[in-house]
Amino acid sequence: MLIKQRPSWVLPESEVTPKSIYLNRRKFMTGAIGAAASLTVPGLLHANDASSGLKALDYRSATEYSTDEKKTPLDDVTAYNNFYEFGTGKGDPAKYAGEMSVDPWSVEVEGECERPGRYALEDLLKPHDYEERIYRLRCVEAWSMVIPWVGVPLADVIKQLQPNSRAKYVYFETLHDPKQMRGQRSLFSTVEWPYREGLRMDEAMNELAFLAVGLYGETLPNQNGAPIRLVVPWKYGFKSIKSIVRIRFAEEQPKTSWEMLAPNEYGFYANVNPEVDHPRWSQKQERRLPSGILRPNWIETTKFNGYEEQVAHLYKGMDLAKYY
Ligand SMILES: Nc1nc2c(c(=O)[nH]1)N[C@H]1C(S)=C(S)[C@@H](COP(=O)(O)O)O[C@H]1N2
Ligand SMILES: [Mo]
Repeated sequence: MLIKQRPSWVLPESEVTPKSIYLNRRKFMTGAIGAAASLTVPGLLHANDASSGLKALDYRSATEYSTDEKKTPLDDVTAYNNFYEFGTGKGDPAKYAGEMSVDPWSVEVEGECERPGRYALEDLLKPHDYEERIYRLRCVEAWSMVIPWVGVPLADVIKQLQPNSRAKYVYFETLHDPKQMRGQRSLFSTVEWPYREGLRMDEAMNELAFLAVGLYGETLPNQNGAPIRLVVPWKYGFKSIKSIVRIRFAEEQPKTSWEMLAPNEYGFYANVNPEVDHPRWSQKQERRLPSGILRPNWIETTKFNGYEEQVAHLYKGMDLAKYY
């Protein structure tokens, strides 16, 4: 196992202590009493293991946006993934995403905005405090998870970049580097790299749209889209693009990867919708992970993945069977 989950009985100290004190104390704890503490609290101090490279994050929990459903265990969240840059098997990302180096990382910002340029990831994130949001993630393949993300609202980052009045869409790109991403070297790959995604500006500014830099309280494992990925919980998982290196503000609706691949099966909007089936399977139900092979944990899929109250107004008057 790559990472240890903080025991559930530990109240995140970040909720009760100011950031600077919290960070200093953490430093002190790991240095001074690491050996002694490991006798009494096994696991707790492994969070910053050099072997994993994951770092603990300081955040406040944004409970007003979080579900209280049972979280999908960390082991499933980090072992059952879609990240075609590393292969098409669900276990491939966990096996091979370690071949990608994520530090240092920068994001190119371009297009219709006042603050274009190449941002070191730290500079892009510096003005913002991290929040935890426990969201449902519903893949178009009819499985789902509940994941505690850590990150910043996408709207906050967009405001910082100051899009102008011509910006009607936001476009995102994943890293394209066949040297580090074996799926991009594959001759059988059907995806035209880089992986691309996009949102309409009002969708991107919605309070639920999120840029995650961590999960389960620590920086993102590579297979989950380190060091920064989009999370759009009311849309099918493929909209939640990983390992972002480019953000572009555009006047025209951008072409997105799954749409380019199979436009009759995957659209730009991709809102979770049990009433609109995929041409090859039903979208009425989903397998909520963890789910046994012999006794799969099927549950009903809900409109907009259960976020109807927050997002239905974005699609008023639109035919969702046409704009799938
Ligand atoms: N760059 C990139 N982003 C991606 C994908 C991908 O293949 N490449 N797969 C998408 C799909 S289909 C899903 S369901 C989610 C899965 O996220 P997770 O592996 O963190 O659960 O990532 C999405 N983001
Ligand atoms: Mo997906």
